[in-house]
Amino acid sequence: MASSLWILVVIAIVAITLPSTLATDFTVGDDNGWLLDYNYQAWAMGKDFRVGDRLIFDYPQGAHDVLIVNATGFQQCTAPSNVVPLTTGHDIIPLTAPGQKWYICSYHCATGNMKLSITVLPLVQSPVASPSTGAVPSANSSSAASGIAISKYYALMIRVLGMFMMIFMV
Ligand SMILES: *[C@@H]1O[C@H](CO)[C@@H](O)[C@H](O)[C@H]1NC(C)=O
Ligand SMILES: *[C@@H]1O[C@H](CO)[C@@H](O)[C@H](O)[C@H]1NC(C)=O
Ligand SMILES: [Cu+2]
Repeated sequence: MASSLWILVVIAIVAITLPSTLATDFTVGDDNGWLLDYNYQAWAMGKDFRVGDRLIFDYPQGAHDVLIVNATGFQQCTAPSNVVPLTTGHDIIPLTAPGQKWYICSYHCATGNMKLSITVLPLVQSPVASPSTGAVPSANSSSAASGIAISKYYALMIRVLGMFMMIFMV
């Protein structure tokens, strides 16, 4: 049963390495970082923000900050007094839930256009329902039954498993 041992080893390696390779870290503004008079909406446009990804705000500590606000706060450049600003200069914000998200600098939201709004997309749907996960074996599986939301990680795991099944069942 050497071959099944190999399969287990490969699956273990894949399971260990995949989570870190699939979640994306987005440095806001890329190399420019979080600064005055940059078009963050243009930066965000076309990017695929997913649950599990992270936003990283880089700036000289003390020069700016990051506040997580709601739509009203974004439009009016205000934040409720209980919002704790992020101030490290390398603020990492995990995207934990889908939906619209808003971030502002409390100093320069209005005067320096330091505001970012993104849409975080939900977890990938079940692999059979998702057009982005091509080569899944066609037989119905329990995970494909009802469009259960599963992460990119599990979607890829299922693809990898499917590939192995096809290879070893020939
Ligand atoms: C949104 O933020 C504003 C302050 O910026 C606050 O007054 C309002 O209650 C918030 N709305 C919700 C739905 O939390
Ligand atoms: C597969 O699932 C679809 C609905 O999800 C169902 O209509 C179809 O009959 C199923 N096929 C098999 C072989 O179970
Ligand atoms: Cu600022």
